[in-house]
Amino acid sequence: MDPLLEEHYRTVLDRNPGEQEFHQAVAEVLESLAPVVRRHPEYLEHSVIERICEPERQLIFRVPWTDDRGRVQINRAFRVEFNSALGPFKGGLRFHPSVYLGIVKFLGFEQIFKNALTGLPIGGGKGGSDFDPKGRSDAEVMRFCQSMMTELYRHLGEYTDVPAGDIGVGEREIGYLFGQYKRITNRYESGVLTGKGLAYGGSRVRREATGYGTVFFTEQMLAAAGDSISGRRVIVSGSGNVAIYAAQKAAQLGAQVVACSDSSGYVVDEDGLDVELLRHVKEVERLRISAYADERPDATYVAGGSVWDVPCEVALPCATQNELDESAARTLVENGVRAVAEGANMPCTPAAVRLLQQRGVLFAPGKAANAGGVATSSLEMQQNASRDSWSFAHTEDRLREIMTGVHERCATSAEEYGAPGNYVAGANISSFLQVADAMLALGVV
Ligand code: NDP
Ligand code: 2IT
Repeated sequence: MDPLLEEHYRTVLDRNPGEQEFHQAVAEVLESLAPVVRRHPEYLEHSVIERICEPERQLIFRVPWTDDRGRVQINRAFRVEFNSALGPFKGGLRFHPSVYLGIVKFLGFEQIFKNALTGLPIGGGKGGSDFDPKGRSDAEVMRFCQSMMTELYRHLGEYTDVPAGDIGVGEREIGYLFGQYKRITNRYESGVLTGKGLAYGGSRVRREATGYGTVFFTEQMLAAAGDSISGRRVIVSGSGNVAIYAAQKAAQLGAQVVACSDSSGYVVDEDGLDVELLRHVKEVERLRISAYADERPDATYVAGGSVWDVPCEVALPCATQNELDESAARTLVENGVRAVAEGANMPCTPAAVRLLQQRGVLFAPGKAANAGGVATSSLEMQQNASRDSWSFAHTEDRLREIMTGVHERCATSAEEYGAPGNYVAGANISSFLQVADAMLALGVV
């Protein structure tokens, strides 16, 4: 890292001990910023780097709830309100046993830059809990969500902080959270949460948006290199919200999506995944992907193992952080991968990203490639504010336009700062400039 920035990175390490994922996310951004701070010394003079690495506010609270057997359970919940220079704090809530402050801070930090890249007026934040929804009944999930919102509501508001979903939080959880917010505040404040169901203020295409957006970005990146996704062998990892709709859009654009995974194993379906069946197994039945293979005689389920062993031309990691390491990247390269786009947040390790870039693989970082989710959340806020409801086609067109804008911003900034074709540098530089200029304009606040 450039010595101008190294010192700030050391400070982040010292101030945030043990938060490895947060350190990783900060390092990845700072590594791109040397040419920026050389051209704009005012950012260092006004301590923009230190300020941007320190959340505006961090909340940690207890969530007590009663399980179906009548036993009291205690979880820990977080909301990190990272940066509101561009708009209200915006970012999802994650429910997963691995959630701790370092995960929420990495996600909140990424969210600042991702949200800026969309060109929409949203700041960055993230939250979640170590609550594990797996194996919990609907009633338990509802009681947990209600208890969590009983503390969280006082920190939220359509102009203050607007959560949405992430791992383990989908339409069901957002519904329970919104219901409790409405009850406590006695306000029908639709714009306080996004990812809502269509019946009560949700937006068409929000469910599909992250996966669709990732594929739109991939399409743009391939087109810029004179290539196309049509006819390509594609793999997605994960089998949740992002993975399902990435697979659906890739298939609609003529790709052959041959594999997906969960934390227990992966499925290979050489005829192309049956996305409707996958949706049914995951969204309706809430089963493991092994159940998909049980329904499809020609599909194979591999317990354990790595989905990245399956040869493909386009890889879309859509599960979780650090799921694709250097050795998986090497396997992908040996098998002829042309493009990797991160549907998840930080799924590729730094060593994997380096290897892919060195081997000439097109690489789209999550803060660009998965920005379609939060962008469509912002469209949901727009519809809520104007008490309107847009058609699927109109909303999808807006999403496509926004992803084209994200791609253009990355490509242009990479070019301007001497790293043509480097989407990591382009995404970090373009979004940093936007947030840093707003922070300078707003003064020391
Ligand atoms: P879901 O909960 O719908 O699905 C998550 C998927 O990832 C599941 O298949 C899950 O498998 C797998 N997974 C989760 N944790 C692990 C783990 N530790 N190891 C292996 N597999 C794991 O979440 P989403 O699809 O919403 O989110 C996926 C990724 O996309 C996350 O990185 C999220 O931050 C990111 N993202 C999500 C957006 C959204 O709008 N939802 C927007 C932008 C990014 P299993 O069931 O076995 O746990
Ligand atoms: O990581 C993300 O961008 C999300 N989980 C979606 C955030 C949002 O506010 O829609």
